[in-house]
Amino acid sequence: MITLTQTMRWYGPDDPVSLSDIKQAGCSGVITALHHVKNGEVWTIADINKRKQLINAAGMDWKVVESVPVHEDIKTQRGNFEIFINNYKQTIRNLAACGIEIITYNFMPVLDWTRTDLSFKINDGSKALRFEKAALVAFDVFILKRKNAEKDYTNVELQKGKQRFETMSDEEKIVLQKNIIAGLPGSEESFTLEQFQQALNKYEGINEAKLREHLLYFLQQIIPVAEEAKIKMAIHPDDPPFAIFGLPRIIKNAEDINALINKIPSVNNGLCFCTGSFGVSAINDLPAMVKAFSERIHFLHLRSTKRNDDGDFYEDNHLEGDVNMFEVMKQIIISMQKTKTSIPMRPDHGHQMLDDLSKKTNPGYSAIGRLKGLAELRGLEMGIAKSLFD
Ligand code: DNO
Repeated sequence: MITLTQTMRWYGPDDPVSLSDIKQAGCSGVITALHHVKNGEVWTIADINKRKQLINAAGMDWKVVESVPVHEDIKTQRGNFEIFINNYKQTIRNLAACGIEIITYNFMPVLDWTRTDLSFKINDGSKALRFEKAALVAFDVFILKRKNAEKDYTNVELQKGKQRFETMSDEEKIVLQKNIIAGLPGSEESFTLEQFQQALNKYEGINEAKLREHLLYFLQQIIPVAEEAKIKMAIHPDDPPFAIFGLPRIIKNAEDINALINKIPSVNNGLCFCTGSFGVSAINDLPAMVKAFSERIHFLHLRSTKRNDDGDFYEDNHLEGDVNMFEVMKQIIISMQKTKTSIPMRPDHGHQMLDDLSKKTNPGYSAIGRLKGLAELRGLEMGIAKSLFD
C-alpha cells in the first residue's frame, strides 16, 4: 500500500526546532529552503549540498524545497525580471543535480501568508494563529492609510475596523503592524510601513488577469526546464484565499487551478495542496479538489481552520474546524493508490502548547503543536487506509 511520506518544515540551522526533534517526531523527510540566499539569486550546488548533508547526517531525506521564492519583479514584470527568471531556471537545475524532486513556490503579491494575531488564546490554553478582518481593516485604513482602501470594504466592515482601531493600545497597534508586514516565517520579505506602501504601488494597474498572464509567462519559461530536470513544481495557494490590500489573488479555488493547468497541462506544473489555505473559503470542496487534481498534487500541507461570518478565521486542531480531514485523507489515500506515488506531507502549523508556550518559536512552527498534528494525521491515515485496503 502506498502511504504518505511524513515530513516537517525546518528553517535551517537557526531553527529552534532541531533535526533530531523532527526525526523523533517520526519524519523521514525534511522540508527546507536556503533562506539566507537573497531573493532572486541562484542557489549554488555547493550551498544546496551543504544543507543536504546536514539533513542526511540526521538520518532524513531532503526531497522537497519550500520555497524557491519568486522575485517581485517577475510577478510585476518590471526591471530585471528576465534575469530573475533565468536565475530561477538555474536554481531548478542545481536543485535537481542535488537530488531535489519537488519545488514549492507561490505567486502571492508582496506578502506571503498573512495573519493578524500570532498568539490567539484558545480555550484549552494553547495559542493559535488568527486572521481577524476588523484588525486587517484597522491596519489598512487607519494605520497604513492606503489610498482608497475604504472602497474595498463594506460600511459594516469599516465601522468594525474603526472601532477596533480606536480600542487598541499603541503597543497593540505596533504588534498588529509587525504581524502583518514584518514577515512571517518563510516569507522572504519584511517591510516598514513606507516600504510596504511602495511595494503595493508597484501593483498599480495589475489586476487578476494581468497577474495571471505574468504567472503563465513565468511557467512557460520554467516548466520546460523543470520537465527536463525531472522537478515537480508545486504552487502554494493564496493564504488567505481572498484579496487583501487591493492586491490581485489568482490561486484561490478550483477554477483558478483549472485556468492554470488548462494553459500549461504538463504534470510538472503542479500544486502544493494546502488544506488550511483553500479551506478558509467555503466554496472550496476539498475532497472533490483532491480527486480532481490528484495527478498534480505533488506536496501536501495538512491543517484546518475555523471561520466565522465576519471573514475571520483561526487555525484549529488538525482534525477539527471546517476542513473535513477524514474525507480529504480518504481521497488522498485513494489517489495515491491510483498514481502509485507517495506524496510528501507536512502537518502544517500547530498550536503553541505545553513546553513550547515558554519557548521562542517560529509562529505556527513550534515542535509540540506540529508533533500533535502529525501524530493525529498519521493515525487517521493508517485507520482509513487499513479499513479500505487491508
Ligand atoms: C506558511 C507557508 C507559506 C508557504 C509559501 C510557499 O506557513 O505555508 O509560507 O511556504 O507560501 O511558497
